[in-house]
Amino acid sequence: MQLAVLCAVCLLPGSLALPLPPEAGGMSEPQWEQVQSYLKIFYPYDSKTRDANSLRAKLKEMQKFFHLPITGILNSDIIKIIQKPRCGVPDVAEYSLFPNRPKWTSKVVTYRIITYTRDLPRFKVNQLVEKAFAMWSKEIPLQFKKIKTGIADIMIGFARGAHGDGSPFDGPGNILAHAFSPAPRLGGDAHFDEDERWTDGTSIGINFLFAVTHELGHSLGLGHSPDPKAVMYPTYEDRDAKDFKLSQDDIEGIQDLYGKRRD
Ligand SMILES: [Ca+2]
Ligand SMILES: [Zn+2]
Ligand SMILES: [Zn+2]
Repeated sequence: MQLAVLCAVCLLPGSLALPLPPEAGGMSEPQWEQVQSYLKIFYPYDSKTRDANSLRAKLKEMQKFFHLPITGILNSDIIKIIQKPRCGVPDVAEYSLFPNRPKWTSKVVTYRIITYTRDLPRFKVNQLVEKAFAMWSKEIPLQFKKIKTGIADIMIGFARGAHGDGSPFDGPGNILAHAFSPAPRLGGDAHFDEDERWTDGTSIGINFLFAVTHELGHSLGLGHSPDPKAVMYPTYEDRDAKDFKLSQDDIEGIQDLYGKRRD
């Protein structure tokens, strides 16, 4: 089971006056520290050679993912990206699926909304969750069934700070939400940071429909996409709500896992 998360700005205190490495590209020390902590979370070190894990290599990985010139040197394009709120799932390679392709094997997948936000009426949250599920189920032969008690495959809720899954939320901004890939227990569950201001699009804040559609993509087995038009793009983008829909890339990804809906 893999964790997928949404994040904005990751700040670290920094006051040591050591010279910065060439990879810092002349940026300030706080910016360089911010980038290092961002890379640590979203481009985690893997079992490859030490060289593949150097900061330069991780910067290149990030530049490749976001379709920037691959220099391995920090610049303002990267600073712009790390300042956007985003999902907390790492951007490992250009895969649209999690390693080992976890997926639901039953044709009916259950969900339950455990806790609600104070920012939106309950009926609105129910409606937006239903809308998000409908977007995915339109493309694949899966049916989503809401239950009101007991344990569902996909448990959905709002929480702040530490909330019992070892991945605490971080207060307003930065990480907005996270979700787990298909598996028993925590698998499939989607959590939203109650320290964000959630909106249905009629007021200022993070659009819950955009976020829940993205997180449910993880709940169904999709990883991040480097396609900026994809719902599965890792940073939060304020899109036009009127034509918010899955991109061709999202549809290809989900159909790769589950096949096409026939009726
Ligand atoms: Ca947050
Ligand atoms: Zn995500
Ligand atoms: Zn959580």
